[in-house]
Amino acid sequence: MSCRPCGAPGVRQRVRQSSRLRLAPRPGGAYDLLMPRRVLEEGRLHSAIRDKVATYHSAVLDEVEEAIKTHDVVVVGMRQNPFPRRARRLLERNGVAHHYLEYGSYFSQWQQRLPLKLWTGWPTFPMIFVRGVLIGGFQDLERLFASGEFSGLLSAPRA
Ligand SMILES: N[C@@H](CCC(=O)N[C@@H](CS)C(=O)NCC(=O)O)C(=O)O
Repeated sequence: MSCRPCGAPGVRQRVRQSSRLRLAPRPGGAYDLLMPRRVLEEGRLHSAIRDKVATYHSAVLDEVEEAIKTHDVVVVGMRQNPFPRRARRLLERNGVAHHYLEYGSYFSQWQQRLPLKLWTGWPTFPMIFVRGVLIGGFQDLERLFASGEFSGLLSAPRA
């Protein structure tokens, strides 16, 4: 259905028109927007591996979710990788307080980092969250400061 006053396509139409927007139906006719990247449907998981998929190192996700609820800016990083360091320095230079979580190094804890990548769809570290929104990594943060958009995100309602 389209929007009567402006003729813009409704959500269902937009979904049909865009291969990127995917919706999951909720009871009562509402829809949840799904990840923009492809995710294997649950029906295509063998029942024997469902639990592993559901719980693989999920304590890490709990920890990150908790941090995101408590802190406006959260940087999730790893040792040795220079990008988390650069991101933290950039935040400090701009007077932005942040909470830092670190999972291993190039030589350790890849299992702890993997669920973060699967959850966010973001392939590298750091992962930077501003008021609950993943803004990307160091270079994405740099762009947000350069464009002046960062301060707006910091005062936006929490996602
Ligand atoms: N464009 C990204 C680059 C970050 C990046 O490439 N990180 C790599 C290391 S240099 C990484 O996270 N590697 C570790 C891994 O994949 O687990 C940014 O600015 O944050």
